Amino acid sequence: MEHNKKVLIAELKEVYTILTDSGLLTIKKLRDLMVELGHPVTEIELKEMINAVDENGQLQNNGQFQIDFNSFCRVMLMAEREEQLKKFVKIFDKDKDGCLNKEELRQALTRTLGEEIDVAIINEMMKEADTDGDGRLSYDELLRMFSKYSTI
Ligand SMILES: [Ca+2]
Ligand SMILES: [Ca+2]
Repeated sequence: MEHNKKVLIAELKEVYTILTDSGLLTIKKLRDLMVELGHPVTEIELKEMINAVDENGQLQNNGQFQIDFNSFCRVMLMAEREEQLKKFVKIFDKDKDGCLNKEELRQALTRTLGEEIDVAIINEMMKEADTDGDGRLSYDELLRMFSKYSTI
C-alpha cells in the first residue's frame, strides 16, 4: 500500500510537471487527463473538487487556474475516491434508487469488511451520515462520510 502510494505520487509529479509546463492549468486540460486515466468526471464536478481543495480560490472564470502540487494530488485522489464510491453504490444499491438504505449499507459493510456489523453501529453511522434525514444515504452523504474516515 505504502509502496503503491509512492509510485502514485511519483507518477502524479510527472504529470503535474508536464501539465503546468506552460504556467497555468486549465479545467479542460485537467479533465482530459482525468478521462484518460479512467475518471470520467464532468467539468462541473472538477470545478467543485478544485474549489474544495484550493482555499485560495485561484480558479478563474475562463477555467484557468494555478494549483500547487499538493492540491493537485488531492484533486486526483478525490477523483479516485469518487470513482470507487460510485462503483460501491452501484454494487450494493439493490433497489436502484441511487442511495443506500440501512439494510443496503449493512450488507455493503458486511461484505467489504468480511464480518457482521452490529446493528447499533449501523444505526449510529446512519444517524451521523444521513444529513437530510430521509433514512437513506445519497451519494453525497456517503462521500462526506467516506471523506471523513479516509486518511488521504
Ligand atoms: Ca437503494
Ligand atoms: Ca439521506
